Amino acid sequence: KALQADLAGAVARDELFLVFQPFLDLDDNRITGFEALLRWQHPSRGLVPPSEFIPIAEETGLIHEIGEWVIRRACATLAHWPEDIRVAVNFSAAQFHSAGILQTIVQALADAKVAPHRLEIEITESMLLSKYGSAASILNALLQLGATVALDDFGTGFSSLTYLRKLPFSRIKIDQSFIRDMLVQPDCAAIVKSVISLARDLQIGVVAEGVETADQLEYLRQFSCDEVQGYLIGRPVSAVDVLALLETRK
Ligand code: G
Ligand code: G
Ligand code: MN
Ligand code: NA
Repeated sequence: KALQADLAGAVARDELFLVFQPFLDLDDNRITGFEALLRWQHPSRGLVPPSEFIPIAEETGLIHEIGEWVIRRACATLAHWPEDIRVAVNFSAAQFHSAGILQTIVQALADAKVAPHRLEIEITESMLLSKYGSAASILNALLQLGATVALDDFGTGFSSLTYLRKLPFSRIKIDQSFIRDMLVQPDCAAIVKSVISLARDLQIGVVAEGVETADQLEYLRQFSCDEVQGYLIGRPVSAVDVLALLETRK
């Protein structure tokens, strides 16, 4: 309850900030973009993880205000990065299905003067389940606008092949649980391998999440995974450190 009251003023008090975790392309070893991850610096409790405050934001409806702040901040930050770098933003279900979301995105892109194709929205399978029809029209509208949409945490929900066939995803993100167990559980490796080849055949990009070891990376290279993300490649860093990171990799 106390946390809920504090969260209501967190945007106004400027206590929220974004950190950015890189995507690495395995073909050319280039950083192609960053996922924006939200953080809350609470004045007395310190850093509150999103797993604690996102559910509160969703229950209270604060997610709309917070989500808009995230989109605007991510786009404004992206404006300072090279043209060939993208930013990915996580969406909550309520945000994805809210009436004004397209306008919010269009406005944020215009205000920051960044090209729409550099913004990727991450949604999860569960967001498609109950409102499939409206999800499909939102996805198509986003695509028309020029933004792209990734299916996050793939494999943990319904993993419906119908979704992949009928909805215009630009990318699948294989959930980190599969990557974590890939080298110890042959069935996990089989799933990862299959999802990568399915994505390739459907001409959808594929990202492996949660890559922590060189052995996992080697496996993913063998499977011809497009992109990887995880602590091995880079932990989430501040916007300032993003520019330094890109500079050192030139
Ligand atoms: O950053 P971390 O790995 O701790 O994120 C934990 C969870 O919080 C992940 O599921 C992530 O998708 C979610 N998350 C992080 N930032 C945002 C955000 O800006 N909006 C929403 N809706 N979820 C986020
Ligand atoms: O649900 P989503 O995929 O958006 O969640 C991303 C979360 O995963 C963030 O909280 C991020 O900090 C975390 N994460 C990113 N890379 C790794 C990793 O290599 N290992 C682990 N354990 N967590 C990671
Ligand atoms: Mn994500
Ligand atoms: Na994910």
